[in-house]
Amino acid sequence: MTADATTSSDTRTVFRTCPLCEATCGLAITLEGDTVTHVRGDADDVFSRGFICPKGAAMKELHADPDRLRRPLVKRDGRHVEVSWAEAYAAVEAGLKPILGGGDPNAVAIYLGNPVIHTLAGPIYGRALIKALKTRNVFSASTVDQMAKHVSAGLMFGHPLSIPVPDIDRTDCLLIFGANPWVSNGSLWTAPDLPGRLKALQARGGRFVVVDPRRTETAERADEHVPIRPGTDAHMLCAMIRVLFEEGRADLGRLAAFTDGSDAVRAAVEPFALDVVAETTGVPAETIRRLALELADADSGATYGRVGVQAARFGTLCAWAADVLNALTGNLDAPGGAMFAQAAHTPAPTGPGGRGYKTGRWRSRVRDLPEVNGELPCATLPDEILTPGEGQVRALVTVAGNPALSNPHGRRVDQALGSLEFMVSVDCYLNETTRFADVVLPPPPPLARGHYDLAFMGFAVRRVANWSPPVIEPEGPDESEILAKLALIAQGMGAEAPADWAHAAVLQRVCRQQGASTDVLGEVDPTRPAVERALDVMLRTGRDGLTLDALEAQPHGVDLGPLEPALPDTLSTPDGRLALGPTPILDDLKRLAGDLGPPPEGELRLIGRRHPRTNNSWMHNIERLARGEGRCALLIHPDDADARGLSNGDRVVVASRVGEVEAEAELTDSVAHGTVCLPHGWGHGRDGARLSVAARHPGVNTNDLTDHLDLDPLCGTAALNAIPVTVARAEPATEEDPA
Ligand SMILES: Nc1nc2c(c(=O)[nH]1)N[C@H]1C(S)=C(S)[C@@H](COP(=O)(O)OP(=O)(O)OC[C@H]3O[C@@H](n4cnc5c(=O)[nH]c(N)nc54)[C@H](O)[C@@H]3O)O[C@H]1N2
Ligand SMILES: Nc1nc2c(c(=O)[nH]1)N[C@H]1C(S)=C(S)[C@@H](COP(=O)(O)OP(=O)(O)OC[C@H]3O[C@@H](n4cnc5c(=O)[nH]c(N)nc54)[C@H](O)[C@@H]3O)O[C@H]1N2
Ligand code: SF4
Ligand SMILES: [Mo]
Repeated sequence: MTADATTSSDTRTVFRTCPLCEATCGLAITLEGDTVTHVRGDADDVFSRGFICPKGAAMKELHADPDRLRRPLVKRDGRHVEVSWAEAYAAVEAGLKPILGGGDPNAVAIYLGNPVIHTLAGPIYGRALIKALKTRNVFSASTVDQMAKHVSAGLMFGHPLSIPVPDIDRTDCLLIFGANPWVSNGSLWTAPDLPGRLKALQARGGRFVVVDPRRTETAERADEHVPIRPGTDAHMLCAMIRVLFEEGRADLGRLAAFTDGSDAVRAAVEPFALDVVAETTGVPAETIRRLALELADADSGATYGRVGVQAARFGTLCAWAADVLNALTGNLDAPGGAMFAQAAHTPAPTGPGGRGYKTGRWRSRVRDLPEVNGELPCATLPDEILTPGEGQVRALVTVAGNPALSNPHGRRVDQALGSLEFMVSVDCYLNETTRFADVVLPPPPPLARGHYDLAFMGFAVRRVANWSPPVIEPEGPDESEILAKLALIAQGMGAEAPADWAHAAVLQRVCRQQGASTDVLGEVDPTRPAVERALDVMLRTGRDGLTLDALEAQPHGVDLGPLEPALPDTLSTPDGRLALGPTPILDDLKRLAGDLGPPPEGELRLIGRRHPRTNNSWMHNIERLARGEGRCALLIHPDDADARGLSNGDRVVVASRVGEVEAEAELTDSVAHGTVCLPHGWGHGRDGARLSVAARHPGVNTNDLTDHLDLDPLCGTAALNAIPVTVARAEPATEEDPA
């Protein structure tokens, strides 16, 4: 279809960016007709240089999966049946109309899942759909993931997307808290082949340290692994900040000219003395002190944290403290430190100052939780559905999400989804969530759509750009068309209305966002689909003045060079200054100080884990990704097992405040004393789902244990780590027990 493919008879190899995770690896995909015959890493990709992981390689099976939906489904008499697109849209209109007609736009909620930001259509048209719905009940996977970092970035730098990333290729010293990049391939940190980059760091004489309650795959390779009691990283980070002040090592350097709040931070971390923090965290005082000084002494260094510390009770504090450490050691916005990405499609900053960042512009109806980034915490979506009264959510739109498995208190999510008057899902599988939908609209598979990583170029450690045109004909409309159609229906324009109107509005908005005149629309190729034209507008008005045609001629991507210091020009706080100690953060440090103290005797705290062959909940329908022994085993320290009379392989019941699951115990000293560990994304084999492979490897849903009431109050993110649990031997199964 495009010139970038090398062709021989019917066989051709195309080069594309993998859209499955944040690493943006280049793939070389061989096709015969529309059938994928081979997938390997693209050795010429300017960013990933041939790296590939098992999921990228599974693109072949994903594409061929017979359970992947090709046509829309409508639920009739409790069963999903295939229908035409016209019938499906009509069913959406029929379902939404009476609810929208009730006059309360908040009666329709929307949930956007993780893959929304892994598509080109998602970020552009997802926003259009939200606007069209006019609902305040907007939920997304962000509040089971990275919202803490958005809030700390918003409060410190004025914009929720101003998130510094470790400049891995130039750093000498990297401190990783609660992330496992060897397996996850990085998050809010786009750097394909992180294993290779971490090895290169060591080879050039640098060091990396992993703070994690589990000796993970990353920790195994680290120069030092520091086990920590789950949920106590913010305490440790504050103690490190305190060490810097106390030992006269806090130095903002170049940042001092435009940074406020250093004294307030110094005062606020006073309660975090080394001895109490050592007792709280289980990390020796001398280790905490040494790590702080090593970071200050290194020529360059960065502190980084992710899901283990951000999807947590003190997540925003962890996100903030990491950047404070970076700032105070002269490593923020410095080569080899934590730097701000500079995506080619974003306009160059025009100087410091902006609108600033606010949360709590509205609040949730039932639990009075504040809005953050235009969203409410997904942990309260079931409350909004299940609690009667004015403003109750009666209908739900899901796009690329599986809250039934990914959100806390899974059983309650099930109950809520089952009680809706109407639900429509844009999704490629009939799974644990979409089985509840009245209508399921499947997007085309990755190979049938264009891809440019709008979201993750914003966190990339190099300035690169890569466009992957569609390489096969789609089976149905593009995801941008589907979302545009839903937006038109939401606006009352009807299922029959042509999507052009929605596309025109989107293009106007993109120009506005880029601060560009709509004249640029005259320059883009009118024969391209609107979603591509929107991208072309962004590239043309972006800092590097690229065009989509120019990128299309470079199938391995273009390398625009290393990151460059960006402050103070990128600060969007109203006064154009960097806020080291924003008031909400300083206030929340009091809550943290109240949590100091040693663990109670016999405490067990549950943490999560990811496996190289998973992608949250949704790729378990591929046999070679799903199979394997002990995938859902509960990891427990031998001493903790001993204290409960457990042996390796025993069936155990893990119970929390909200629920329980049964798992097999795996005794291992890779988890710290007091820590137990289960993966998320499992719990398949539900009635009404159509996942034949996943059903054979069901596993259990760890989110049946996570607590919808246990949130980080600053960002609304659910604590998915450090869950208090008990573990006991399961009663032996009786004849009547289900298998
Ligand atoms: N293979 C694979 N890759 C993935 C995904 C996947 O499901 N599978 N998902 C993708 C997504 S959506 C994301 S957001 C990223 C996440 O990327 P990462 O954050 O790098 O991945 P996690 O495995 O969640 O790492 C969290 C780490 O925190 C540790 N941890 C748990 N609790 C605590 C604590 O209290 N303190 C400390 N210090 N550590 C703690 C865990 O042991 C774990 O090692 O991964 C992405 N990549
Ligand atoms: N206990 C615990 N829970 C967690 C986590 C944890 O570490 N521990 N991690 C959290 C994290 S980091 C995340 S990001 C969330 C993820 O939470 P969710 O986004 O709710 O769940 P996913 O498992 O990513 O499900 C993605 C859905 O998108 C569909 N899909 C895939 N590709 C496409 C596409 O191109 N278009 C459309 N329309 N649909 C598509 C899939 O079929 C699936 O239904 O889970 C969170 N939940
Ligand atoms: S690491 Fe991520 S981007 Fe790279 S091949 Fe694997 S899934 Fe795709
Ligand atoms: Mo995530």
